[in-house]
Amino acid sequence: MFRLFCVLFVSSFPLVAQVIPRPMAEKSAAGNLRLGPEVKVAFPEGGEALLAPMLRHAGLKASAAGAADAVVKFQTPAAGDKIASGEGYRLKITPDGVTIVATTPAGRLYGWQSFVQIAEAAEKSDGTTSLACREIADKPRFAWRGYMLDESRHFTGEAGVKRLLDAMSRYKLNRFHWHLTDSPGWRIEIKRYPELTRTGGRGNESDLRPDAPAQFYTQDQVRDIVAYAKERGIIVIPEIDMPGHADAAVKAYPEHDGGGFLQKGRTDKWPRFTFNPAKKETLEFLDHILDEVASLFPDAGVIHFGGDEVHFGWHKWPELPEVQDLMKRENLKQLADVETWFNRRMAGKINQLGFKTGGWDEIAARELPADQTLVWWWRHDKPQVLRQALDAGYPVVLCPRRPCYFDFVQHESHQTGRRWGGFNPLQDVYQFPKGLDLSDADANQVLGIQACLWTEAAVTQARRDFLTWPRLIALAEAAWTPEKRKDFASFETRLKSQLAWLEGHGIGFYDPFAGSPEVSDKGAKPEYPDKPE
Ligand code: TNX
Repeated sequence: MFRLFCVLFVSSFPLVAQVIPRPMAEKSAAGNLRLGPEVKVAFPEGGEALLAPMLRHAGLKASAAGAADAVVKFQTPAAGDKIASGEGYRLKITPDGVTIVATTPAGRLYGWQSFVQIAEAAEKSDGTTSLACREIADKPRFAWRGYMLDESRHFTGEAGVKRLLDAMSRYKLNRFHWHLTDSPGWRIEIKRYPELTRTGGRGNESDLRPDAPAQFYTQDQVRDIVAYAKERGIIVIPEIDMPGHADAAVKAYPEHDGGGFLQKGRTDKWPRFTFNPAKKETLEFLDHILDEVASLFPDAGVIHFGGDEVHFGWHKWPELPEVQDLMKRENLKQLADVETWFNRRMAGKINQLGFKTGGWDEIAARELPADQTLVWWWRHDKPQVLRQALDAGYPVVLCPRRPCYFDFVQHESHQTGRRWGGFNPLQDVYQFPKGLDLSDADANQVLGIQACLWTEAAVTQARRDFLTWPRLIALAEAAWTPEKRKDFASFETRLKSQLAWLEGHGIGFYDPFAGSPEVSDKGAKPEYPDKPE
């Protein structure tokens, strides 16, 4: 019945498409709504400060009004409305005004975002903005629409993150996966262990000086960013990577060293890659860190504990007396069993704190409880690992390197950035996850999709922007819009005006239409936008 309704709704619709991500269903109607420069809005309670400024780019000023005078009104849906619930909304534009029907703050925000984009694209003359009348019924394809930012290799900082969250919310993305710790730097203040940031926060991938400035988020900044994201419908998922990618923490607290590896001919990379996976004091140290993380991210639902690439740096484990004891005591035969034991131990702690455990796809082999664990599938060359995770019953976030890693280049002509049997052009991001060949049962376990920006080769903010945009807009539509409504040609048409929005908000991007010059890292020096310590 619902499906039939959608088909009728969509097919009777001539072209009024201006919104990204493309709505589930749109239908044009006769007439226009004419707006003067000031638009009276009956804002939902407490919504004015957030929503009003968003209309500025449309050349309009939103001012608060009572329901009787307002041109834009918010309503709650009739009982049983399956669209205008959760993150969904209905938007109706008639010659008399605009109605946004939604149940939740996210639904109201998304209805407003769509209205804003329509107003931006509307015809303007003599101080009048004319919006073609229409109806939209919209809700997301995937519950998880994410972006991951690596803050360790190069640090973005509060202003850059807030700007990113603004843009994510405009495109209805709702998960910010915050990769806060890794080998080059520890970026989150932990009160109990101040050296984590004082020492572990110094330097980055391209600045190895021992006295490099420390860059990190204070707990106040973290709380502020989490609240800022929440207002914009975004949940922040913290990642504290363990037992690998641990150099920065071990530099600060060497008693937790589990050893690492030295790349050939180098002494700087990464000699303290792992935590000692079996030492009682180290496990307690990690417990205490997780206690503070849990209190800073009360709504995250999941704490991501990394779990990736451990075997790259576990060669010293057999020499550690604590590992030897553990293997004897627990009758563990190989290092992979030690990794499993460690994962289960730390996942138990995360679960006790009331969170699910998140981890990279290596954890699919670590025997964690399927109802308490989320797996991020990232190794595109290992479809068997996705299969393993699904078969084991884990909910999965899809973020395979191809096409979801934005440290890969996006155009053939680009010289810097990764390639791996190809690269990640806009269109591949847009098409995703088509071609993955998931059964209906599999699809039920897929929470959604996510792009990841690793920042080894993204020294400057201009470079991070260049890698991110406009690919993240393509990912947003892939995450939101039903497969049947996706259309790359239509997307490209709509994308053009979004580039102007990015520009107006000081966000850099690659212009695929003009083939703008590559913003590379060649000769770039790391930036220290926040006051260095
Ligand atoms: C692999 S993705 C990593 C990261 C690197 C990335 C570079 C993952 C779980 N681990 O540590 O930054 O490749 O593309």
